[in-house]
Amino acid sequence: MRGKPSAWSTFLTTPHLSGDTESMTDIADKNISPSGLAQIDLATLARRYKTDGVVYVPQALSANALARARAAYEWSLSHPGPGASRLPAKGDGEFYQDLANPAAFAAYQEILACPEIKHLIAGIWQKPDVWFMYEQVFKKSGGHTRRTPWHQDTPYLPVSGQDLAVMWISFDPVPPTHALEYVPGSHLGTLYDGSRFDPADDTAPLYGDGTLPRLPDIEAQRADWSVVSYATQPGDVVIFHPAVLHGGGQTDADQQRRTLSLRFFGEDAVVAQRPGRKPVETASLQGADVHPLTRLRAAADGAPFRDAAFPKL
Ligand SMILES: O=C(O)CCC(=O)C(=O)O
Repeated sequence: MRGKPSAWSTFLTTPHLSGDTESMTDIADKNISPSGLAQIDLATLARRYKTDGVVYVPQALSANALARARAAYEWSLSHPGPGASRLPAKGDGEFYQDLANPAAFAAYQEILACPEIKHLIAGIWQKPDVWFMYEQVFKKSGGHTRRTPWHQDTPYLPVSGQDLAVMWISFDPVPPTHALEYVPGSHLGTLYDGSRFDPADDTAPLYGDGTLPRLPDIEAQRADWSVVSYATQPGDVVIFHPAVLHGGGQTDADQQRRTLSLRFFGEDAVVAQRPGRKPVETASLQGADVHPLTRLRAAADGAPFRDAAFPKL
């Protein structure tokens, strides 16, 4: 196992293997009928997503989609990629995560082909085009685990836009006291430096060069922030904009939380250069074993965020 919290932003330069290319349409044709999709009020969700940057959709996933999501999650656990790490603990439990394994594009085809996924993401953006950006898995287990520090995802990523979304799926019931928390509307406000996930200081900056302001200590000043959270059952999803401030979700000794975040981008997504970008040899960025996020880290600021390796749903 390698990495540390800052690996969230640096691992992507490591080449990795990719898999086969059966098309999403082929797989969707084999798919089951979606359950409950018609009941979801997408227009209301889209309005709320625009203003709050976070929406909760109870029982959004059919049993089939949940099983495929779980299979994808288990694949990630058994195929650690270059970004796999154990995040520094504060308790005796383990906080494991992995993300953006280039081989996941092939391994995740079945979950991405489930009709709920595109329906929800296109629906909350009210736009037809949805591309899968990358996966992230979290496992908190084996004792008390710390809160995930408050952070936004976009400082770690070379992308900005309104048409961005994280679909957060937990395979374990999450009680209200242990739910991930969000600051609604924060995706429209300040973009802060990332958190280094330093156990001694949740706000310790990822870059620290002053380009982005340091994260506020939301935990210490909770009364000053509007915070929402959602207790979830397997099958529920929370969809949030990656610039929304979010954190929390600690676990106790008798609990585990296995969570999958699927990340998507759409039409208006553009490349956003982040601090600390280093010149790279363009030739080293080619090949199916290099994650497209790595290539786009080297692209011009403001260029369309596109790469042929990102699967279109
Ligand atoms: O589930 C968690 O504890 C963290 C989730 C998260 O930060 C994310 O998906 O961006």
